[in-house]
Amino acid sequence: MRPEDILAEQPIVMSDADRVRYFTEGFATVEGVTPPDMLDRIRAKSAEFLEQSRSVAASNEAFDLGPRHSAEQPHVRRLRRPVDLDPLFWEVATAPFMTGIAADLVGPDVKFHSAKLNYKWPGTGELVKWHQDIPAWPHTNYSPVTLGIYLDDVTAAEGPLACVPNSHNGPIYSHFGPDDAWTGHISDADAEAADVRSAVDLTGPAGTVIAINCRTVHGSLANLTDRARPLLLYVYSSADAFPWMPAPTPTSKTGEIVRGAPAKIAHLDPRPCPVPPDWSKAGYASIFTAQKAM
Ligand SMILES: O=C(O)CCC(=O)C(=O)O
Repeated sequence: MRPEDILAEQPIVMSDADRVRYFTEGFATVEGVTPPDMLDRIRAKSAEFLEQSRSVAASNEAFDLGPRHSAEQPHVRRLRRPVDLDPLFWEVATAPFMTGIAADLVGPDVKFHSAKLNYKWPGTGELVKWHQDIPAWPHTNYSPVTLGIYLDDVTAAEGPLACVPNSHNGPIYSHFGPDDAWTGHISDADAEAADVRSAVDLTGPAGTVIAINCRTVHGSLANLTDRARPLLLYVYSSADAFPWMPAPTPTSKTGEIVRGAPAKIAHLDPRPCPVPPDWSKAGYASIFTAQKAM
């Protein structure tokens, strides 16, 4: 669906102003939408998995571990495929506030793509370099949107997601290095061209949902506080968007319709998109591993 057709639908969760902002700037924040009891349950589940990680020594299907990880001091950068690890994460993916926001941004028919729970730890200096999401998992159109729930309050000090306004209307940049290896980020020259200096921090109290279009240039700076910054991320698309390469981190739920009906006709956007590695052959660890490899 085109933005004007989506905006012609009645909003479900978001205000019209926030939806217009999303289509104009390529991102939005929605405060106060995560039900408090659900937020508490997600936090408790996150703590459970961090506890579990103490007995894990190396990254595996569930945990992407940072270099400082130990039984005494967990350093989990990402919980991978959370929807396949605990039913709560699928309950959140299909909760009316999440599918409602997704429908406000992609139209009434919504498809689930993937999920992850990222942690940004204090004292590690870890940042996520500027990148776009769609080059890793291209679709027939650019409806895919990442919705992220901040589990705790996030200010500029916690290393929030930062997005470059209007970059979703600009080019899709290469995420390959000079040796043609996947880097998971854009080059310094492209970051300059994309005007990353104009990036806006997406901050908000615990339970805020952030929405980032799949073409939007974004990244995040180091966490300068003494607390971890957990961020639960879900990707949705319109039902009429179809991936044309294997997903980097497929889940058992990938492709499920979570609101509305399946598409009978695919929507093909003519704007070109670079071809990523074939993850089914190349394998995919995480954006942290790809960006670190450089
Ligand atoms: O967690 C973050 O700070 C960045 C997340 C992100 O952009 C990604 O995982 O693609």
